[in-house]
Amino acid sequence: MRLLVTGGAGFIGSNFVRTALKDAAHHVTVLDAFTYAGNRGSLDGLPAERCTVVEGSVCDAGLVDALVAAHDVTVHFAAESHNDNSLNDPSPFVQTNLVGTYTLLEAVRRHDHRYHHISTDEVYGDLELDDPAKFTERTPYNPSSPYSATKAGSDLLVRAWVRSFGVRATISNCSNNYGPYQHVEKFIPRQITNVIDGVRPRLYGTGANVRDWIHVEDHNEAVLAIIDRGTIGETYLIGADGEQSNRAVVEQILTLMGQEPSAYDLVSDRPGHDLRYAIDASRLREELGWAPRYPDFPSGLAAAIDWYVANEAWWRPMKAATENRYAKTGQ
Ligand code: NAD
Ligand code: TDX
Repeated sequence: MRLLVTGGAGFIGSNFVRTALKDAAHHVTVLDAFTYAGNRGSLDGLPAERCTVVEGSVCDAGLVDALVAAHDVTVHFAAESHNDNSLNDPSPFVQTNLVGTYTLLEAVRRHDHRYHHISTDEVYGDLELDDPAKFTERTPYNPSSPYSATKAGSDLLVRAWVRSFGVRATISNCSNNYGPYQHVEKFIPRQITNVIDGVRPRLYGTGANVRDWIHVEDHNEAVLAIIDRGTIGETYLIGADGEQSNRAVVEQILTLMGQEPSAYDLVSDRPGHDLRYAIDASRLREELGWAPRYPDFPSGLAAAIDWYVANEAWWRPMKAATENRYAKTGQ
């Protein structure tokens, strides 16, 4: 199978390429614009004869058309992905997440091509902390931030292209990922690398907000299952029952790294900060037989800490610029 992977130099995309290439029958082309979030080092050591990297944007219609025509399946990871950045400047989010998805869908339509769309649980808005409910495939869309609004819009474009043009697409909405090669702007890598640098972790608001954590490999195994045996036109929610408050995550990081669990600072809250996300992945489990291989968050977190300790050469070049951006908002 010839796979076109957009955003394949980012966190989840690069892990996906690594997992997909374990199958010797897979050839991968990465299409990535190498924004601040794209990193060639995340693709080091992959078999060059089965992995090609193209630098370019998903908004480039000519390039996208030619690449789609030359592949069997496109998996669309490319996005502006960070909520805090979307609050400072929404413009690249509108371009890449909306115009980029539109550009891909038009190429997919012309070439009757199999397309899988990667999205997020944030399209559903948030849940109350004490609400027993979780998001399902039937939860109404209610995004809160410019990031989640553009992701919601991109999902709706896919649904419309399926219904109106018969495009062969599936969508997955996943909860918060963690694991190797995640940018240090994101919560878990930021706090781990802060502790390595002797800086206290920084919690927004009171730290009570809850995220539903899943290991990136479990997300990507689910994506491969959907491409292999998912029903065209359907949406699948991906999650591994990994709800944790941000405060609990920071306390675990501090303890695992030999610090006092209370050695963190509370900083100003994210505007519009979603309270809680939680995924009901019953459909994925029951219809496609998927189950997470890393269901134990504490041991997955310990492995992630080990990875950042061992791979300082990968993250060090981006750390200072990231913290300079946070310094501007006092976070
Ligand atoms: P990331 O920011 O680490 O990577 C994004 C990649 O896309 C980068 O390599 C970047 O260079 C590339 N890119 C950006 N604009 C581009 C453009 N115009 N053309 C081509 N490439 C471009 O993001 P991530 O965390 O790996 O997220 C990947 C996808 O998964 C996104 O669609 C995101 O919405 C979704 N998602 C992420 C999470 C999470 O927890 N990180 C959870 C659910 C869904
Ligand atoms: O320093 C911090 N302190 C803090 O308390 C940072 C960076 C974050 N936080 C909080 C905000 C969130 O409640 O931690 C939580 C996680 O923050 P992020 O890593 O920014 O993730 P989130 O906003 O939840 O979005 C992530 O999951 C869904 C991804 O970035 C999205 O791409 C994905 O769609």
